[in-house]
Amino acid sequence: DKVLVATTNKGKLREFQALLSDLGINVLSLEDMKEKIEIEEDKNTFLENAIKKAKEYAKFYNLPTIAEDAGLEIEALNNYPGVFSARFYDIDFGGKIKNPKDKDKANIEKVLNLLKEEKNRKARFVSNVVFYIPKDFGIWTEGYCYGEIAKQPTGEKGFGYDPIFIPEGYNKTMAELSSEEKNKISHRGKAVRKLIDLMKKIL
Ligand code: ITT
Repeated sequence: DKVLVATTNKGKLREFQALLSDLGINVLSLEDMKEKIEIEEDKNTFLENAIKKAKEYAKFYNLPTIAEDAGLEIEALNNYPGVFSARFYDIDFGGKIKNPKDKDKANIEKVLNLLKEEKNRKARFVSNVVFYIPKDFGIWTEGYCYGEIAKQPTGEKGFGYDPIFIPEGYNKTMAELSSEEKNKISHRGKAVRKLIDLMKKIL
């Protein structure tokens, strides 16, 4: 069986491939698709964005599709950047940054500046994952990973805000964990494992 993992984020894709590897399904990515489409994430919640992405990709490619909307919620910032996590830097830079690594850097800088004088550094990663089949049926799950925002970025692994996120119970950042360790505790790992359980029950 074929399933499309519809993400434009290479770091995310790698994690999904590892998390789905035991299922014995053929995992396709957007790079395997000849025709390209762009889907705007313009909703106000992770779930609505994830549903929109999964549904539109599933219908366009006529494939069972997994999509995710994820982000970082920082308590002292009233849970921002939240659904704006991927483009938080845009507030200062507009659409000017193109390279994914530079985007991550600018996002991290913005968060560290906003929290410069802040004592409350509590934060959580959120993942909403949706599996949609073109027949018009979908299931969704959610996962959280709690932690704190570091004073400075450390580590080279992972992607996004990983270099400034210290998971609860650790004294290093998510970017210092191996991908196996990250998948064990991450928001995405939790959401995907729940999704697999649910797929086995329902489908
Ligand atoms: P797709 O929509 O194509 O999947 P994206 O990067 O735009 O790719 P999201 O809309 O879900 O994905 O945005 C999530 C952003 O939140 C992402 O770009 C990171 O900045 C951050 N993020 C999500 N999960 C993360 C993780 O595991 N580690 C670090 N940062 C993460």
